Amino acid sequence: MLHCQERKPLAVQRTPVYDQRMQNTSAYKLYARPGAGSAAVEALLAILGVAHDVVDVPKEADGTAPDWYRAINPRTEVPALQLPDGSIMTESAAMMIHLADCHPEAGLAPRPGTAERAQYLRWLSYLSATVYSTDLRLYYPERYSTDPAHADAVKARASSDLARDYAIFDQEMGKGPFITGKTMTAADIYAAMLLSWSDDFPGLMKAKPKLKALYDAIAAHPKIAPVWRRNGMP
Ligand SMILES: N[C@@H](CCC(=O)N[C@@H](CS)C(=O)NCC(=O)O)C(=O)O
Repeated sequence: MLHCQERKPLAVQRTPVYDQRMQNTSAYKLYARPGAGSAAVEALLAILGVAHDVVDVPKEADGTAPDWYRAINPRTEVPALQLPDGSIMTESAAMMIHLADCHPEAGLAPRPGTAERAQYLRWLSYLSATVYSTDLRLYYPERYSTDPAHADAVKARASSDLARDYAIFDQEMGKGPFITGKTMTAADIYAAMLLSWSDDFPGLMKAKPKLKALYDAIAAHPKIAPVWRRNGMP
């Protein structure tokens, strides 16, 4: 089973974190971990073709993030994105919106004021607020109760909530293959990343052909496929 915190180490070598932090070589700096919420942002940066560094954030032996990263994101979650002006952004869905808006020529965000834009924002928010947070309950159940004995029950509830969240998404998103119809947007990349974390990815793909079509189109995109592989995505 794959999820956002259980990826194998990367097969490819990325520049060691400390070297990256010393050299300000590119405009964007994405603080990431293989297979984590950074994967969608990394895929978007690759499609946009903008210069960026990916900085892997290691975990300490006790599972916490190092102090230097706490200074970047006090919640110590990945992703965090350093923008060209040096400011830091957290929240993966906001990064998707911001980056796609900064590069309108790529056509990955519907124009503000359109019906497509409304659906794009609706589903990005939905995926972030429901699916992503349900995934966190599924994979960090011990954080959702003061009693460790509740972890299995938290996990079981998260699993059934996730099935419901995806059933709603599948039913309401339109005809597909993408969220706004025939044109791929940043929201589809985000959806595909979250789909890959499902606690029953093969079962979900079998049960929901529309979600499978979306996922397959994203995973097969020539600029996304290498990022997907590096992140251990199915
Ligand atoms: N709301 C945040 C959530 C980020 C998040 O929870 N990231 C997970 C990885 S998928 C993480 O860093 N977990 C490590 C931890 O909390 O210890 C976002 O959308 O960026």
